[in-house]
Amino acid sequence: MTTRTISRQRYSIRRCCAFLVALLGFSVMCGAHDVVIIREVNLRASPNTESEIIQELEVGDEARLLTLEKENDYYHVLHDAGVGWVWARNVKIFPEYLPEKQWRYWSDADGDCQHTRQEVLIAESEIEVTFTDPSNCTVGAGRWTDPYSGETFTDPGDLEVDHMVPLRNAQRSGAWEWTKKRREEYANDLDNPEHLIAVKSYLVRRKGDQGPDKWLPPNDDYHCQYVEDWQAIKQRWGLVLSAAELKTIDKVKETCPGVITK
Ligand SMILES: [Ca+2]
Repeated sequence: MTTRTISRQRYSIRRCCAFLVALLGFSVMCGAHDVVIIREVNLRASPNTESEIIQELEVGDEARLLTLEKENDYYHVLHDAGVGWVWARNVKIFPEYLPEKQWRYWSDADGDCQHTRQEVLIAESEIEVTFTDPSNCTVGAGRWTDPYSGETFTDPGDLEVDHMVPLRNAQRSGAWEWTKKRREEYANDLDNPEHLIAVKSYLVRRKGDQGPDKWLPPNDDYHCQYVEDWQAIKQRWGLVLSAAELKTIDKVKETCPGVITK
């Protein structure tokens, strides 16, 4: 084994360790700032123009900020391709994501004791729901078909009510400058049935805050509806659709019924 090979292996191990440490740190750093690429930029191994390029990033790519302090005009970020550095002038940093402070979700607009999650469970159940309490505030059972997986559930404990366009995604797509009231309206929109949907909890966690360019539900039959709803919600609320999102949406739509291909 040559010195160069050993050195390269050590470098790979160091980079892998740095990534795992950062990932571990990030997993408890739920309030991290989001980073969006606004001009093409390289993700580099060190904060200087001479260092190795880990990946070329495109406009609309996303990452997480690891620390607010810049080094040599570079930010230290966590990207899908690994931990690295991006030139600060080509990225936009979004305010720290603090859902409990920034978003009032699951409110009870009509004051009937059923908050938004319960309202969605009631509206989407295929049979009349039963409640856990005499005041009918909390749903105890029903029957729901999760469009993400195509599976059917009877216990609401297996379901999460998903914001089709997740709050964190909405935040960096424009909601960061909304008033608190508008955020509450977004988080509790019951007027448009596709905005909030009861789906398998596990898949909501898998989806996280990713757009359709990074995550689509496992149920292929639902993809056309999914991208159409995603686009409609972003347009209705004046949220930015990234180039990567639009590319995926167009690609999915080409496969949808009613599309004429040349
Ligand atoms: Ca209510």
